Parts: sequence; C-alpha cells; structure tokens
Amino acid sequence: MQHLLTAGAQRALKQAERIAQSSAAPELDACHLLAALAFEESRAAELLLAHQIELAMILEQFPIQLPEEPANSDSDSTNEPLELSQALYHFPALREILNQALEQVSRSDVPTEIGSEHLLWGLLTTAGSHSEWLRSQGTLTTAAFEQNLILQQRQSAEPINVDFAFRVVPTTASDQTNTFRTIDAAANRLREGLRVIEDYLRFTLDDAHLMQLLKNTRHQLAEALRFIGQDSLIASRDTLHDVGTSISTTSEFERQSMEHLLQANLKRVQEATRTLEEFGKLISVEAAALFKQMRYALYTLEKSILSCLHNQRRLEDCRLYLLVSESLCHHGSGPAVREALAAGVGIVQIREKEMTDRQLLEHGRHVREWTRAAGAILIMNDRPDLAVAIDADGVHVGQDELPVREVRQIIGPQRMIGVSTHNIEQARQAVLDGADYIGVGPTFPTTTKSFAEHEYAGLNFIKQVAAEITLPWFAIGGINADNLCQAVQAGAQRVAVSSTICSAPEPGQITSELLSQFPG
Ligand code: 3NM
Repeated sequence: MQHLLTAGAQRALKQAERIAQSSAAPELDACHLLAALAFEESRAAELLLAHQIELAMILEQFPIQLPEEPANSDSDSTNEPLELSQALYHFPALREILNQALEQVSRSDVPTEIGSEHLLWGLLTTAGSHSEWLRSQGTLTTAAFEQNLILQQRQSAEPINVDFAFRVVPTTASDQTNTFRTIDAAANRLREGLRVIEDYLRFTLDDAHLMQLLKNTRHQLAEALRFIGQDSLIASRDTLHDVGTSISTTSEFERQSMEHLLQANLKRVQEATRTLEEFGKLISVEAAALFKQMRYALYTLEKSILSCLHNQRRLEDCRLYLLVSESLCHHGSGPAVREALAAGVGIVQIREKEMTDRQLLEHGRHVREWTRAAGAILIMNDRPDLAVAIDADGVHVGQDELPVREVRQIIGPQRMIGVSTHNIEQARQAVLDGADYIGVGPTFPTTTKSFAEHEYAGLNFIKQVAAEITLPWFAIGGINADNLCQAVQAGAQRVAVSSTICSAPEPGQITSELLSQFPG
C-alpha cells in the first residue's frame, strides 16, 4: 500500500529544508522540522498551540534562524502528491520520524494520508533533544497528544452538527417549474413501467395476488400526486424540450427474454420512485413519504416476482413431496425414503420431533446421501442450523416457528424456505416474506399433525390459493390415493404426504400410484 503525504505535511518538510539552510546547519534535523511545523499554518501548529507551545519558544530553545524571504509559493508548491518512499529518500535524517508518523496513521480508525500532525507525533516519539524538550513542556505527554490527535481526526470525519434540519426549497419560479417537470416526467415513467409489469403479471405469470399489490401502488401514486398538485404538473410539462425524449440507446430496444424485459421495467419503476421521492421532498412531505412507501413496495414486488420465477423452475418436476418421520414408517425410514425416491418423489422433508440432535444429524446425513444420489431436494423441518450442518437444500417452518427473515440469516440466500399456511392471509404474507414455496393445508383431516378446529382449511383454501398464488405450493394434510384427485381438481399441481407413503407396506408402489394421478 502506498502512503501519501498531505499538502500540509509536504509544505512543512520543504519549510524545514529552508530553515536548515537559513540556519547554516550541516544537515536538516528534527528541530528544523519542529520549527517548520509551528511556523506553517497546519494541524500540527494547532496541536502545538493547544499545548501552549509557540514558535518563539522553539526559536529560543534551538539554534535556528528562520529564512528572511517568505517561501515562494509558485516554485515551492507542486501539485504532485508526495509518497512516503520519496520523502524517506529526500529526507534521510527524518527517517525515524517519518516511520513513527506512518505507524500512527496505520493505527487510526480510518487510515488516511500522513499529515503534519503525524509528523509532530513522530517528533514526540523519537529520541533526541527535540522530543525531550517537547515532553518537558508540561502538558505535552504522548497520551494527551494522542487523545488530541484522535479528537482532531473525529472532528474532520464527522458531519457538522446543526440543530436545524436542512430543507432545500426551490427559490425561484423557474426552480419550481423544473421540480414539477421532473416529477411529472418521473410519474409518467413510473406509470408506464407499472403498466408493463402489470401486463406481465396478468398474461404471463397470471398472479392475482401480486397484481393486486401493483394496483395498490398505482393508487398510491395517484394519491401522492394529489399532494403535489396535478395542475402544476401539467402546466410545467414541456415534452418538446425534454432532452430525454429524443435520446434513446440501442439497449432500450433490446430485450433478450421476457424476464429481462420484466427486470428492466422493475428497475425503471424503482428509479422513478426514487426521483419522485427526492424531488417530491421539495414540494410535499406527505407525497415524499408515499413515494418512499411505494419504492419499498416495489422492492418487495420485485423480490416476490423473481422468487416465483426462480422457484417455479427449481420445483418444476416436483409433484410429490414426502415428509418422512421414523415413527410412521413400519419398516424404518431408510427403505421408505429410498423406495419413494426410486419411484419418483422429487423432494423429501425430514420431520422428526423425537430424535436428539445427534440422532437427527446422523439420520440427516443418510437422507442427504440418498436424496443426492436420486437428484432430489432435501428439506429439514424447523431446524436451520441442522439444515446447514447436513447441507440440506432448505428448511421448512410453521407459523409458530422462526420467521423467514431469521431463517434466511442462518441458511443464506441459496437454500429454500418453505412455510406452512392455513388461510389465505398467511399464504399471501408468506409470499411477501420471501418464502420459496408454501404448504397449503390441512386439505383433509389428518392424524399426523394436530390442528385446532378453526385451522382446518379444506379444499376451499386450496381453491383460493390456486386462484391467486403462483409461488410453488403443495397441498398437504390427509392426502391419499383415493382423495388426491379432489385436491388436483381444486387446483393443486403439487401435493405433500407423510403417512400415505411412510406407513405403506410398499412405499414405492403407492408413490407411483399417487404420481400417476397428476395430469400430463
Ligand atoms: N402439515 P399426512 S398437514 C405436517 O396443513 C403437516 O400444514 C400440515 O401428514 C399443514 O400426509 C401435515 O400424514 C400432516 O396427513 C401431513
């Protein structure tokens, strides 16, 4: 890493050189630098004064003669930054001081350039008559000096404290007009982008829930623009002179895929809301707050749409999801899982409530091997830590377990998170929370998990979800070979079962039977 000297430090070194010359000294030494630091306007000079050390005292103490001519600013000051290595080369007598200065800089919170204050630190901490004298000046101990140095650095790094909020208010009529024009153009950009996204959601993704979110955003835009004032916006519109309308880049006409088009428009609407928020602050605080809300809603929308697409691909071939519990398996979970995988189960969840962590870890590693060999997805119920430990592909959580955000913190961005939902509000919320798939149930009465009377969702819930959610979802609860067709008719494209496969005398055979009931 290269270290540069600040302009102040460079000036001080040059001044020291001149002082050495005017003092007819055989070579430049530390006391010339000390005099130069006190002589130049610099941070070092401020620090010296803070410790009651003045130039006159230095001149009295050391055999120094200040130059009669002031430094020629033109020839002396160069704009070239000076590197430490160059300074060491030019001023070999100051080597130790420069090294001490570097050490002090490296210790600071924000390593910066070497300044005059660091040179002063170098003087204070290297042996010689200069440091003995400095330390004998009462208040100048290394601890006190270091404290002042830190304070000085903080002062320059922190923003100035003011007891009022800055608010930039357009002052002239043309300022105002330009603000309105900017808002008008951004609002149009936002409207157009929202329309493109809406068409995508309607005709391609066919997701009624996310479309509703988009509609809410459009309503918010109308509400926010009321605070701005539609009349002012239209009055300030000047499309003919808008440079943006005539400039188009070729990339604007290139969209490689539907997803690319979607992403470009999601970015466009987010950028537009940012412009609206910033310029809106100049007109109406209420409008700015609404624009901000819209910007966040659009981030969530982007995440939800992209998550739908990504997970639809990941779970494309997964029609049947097996939840395996040792206690339900007549011949042990090993044969049940292996036979079901061989018959075409695409995703397996380890759902054990009785095992110790050690047992779960060992069991999990086996199931990981089997699922990996079959190219199937492995999910761990309720335990993000163990999911990571056995390298599972994801975690499944219920409504009372860890929320998606916390699970995400533990398992990272790539692994999946499944969430159990028992009514449509929970299902919608899970989509917005960032679930990768949801469980929808209980579809039929089940004894594998207990539910309160009001939690029994039934086929109506399946129909509701089928009507509005395109994030992959699995109908679950009491599904068997006899009723699976009802769930499929209600709109389920994927189902999850536990006892039907685990307790079957021939898990492979029942798996095939279940799979054969899916259309296509
Ligand atoms: N969750 P079986 S139903 C674990 O509705 C579980 O969220 C459900 O087992 C939900 O296929 C259920 O044996 C039990 O009924 C699934």
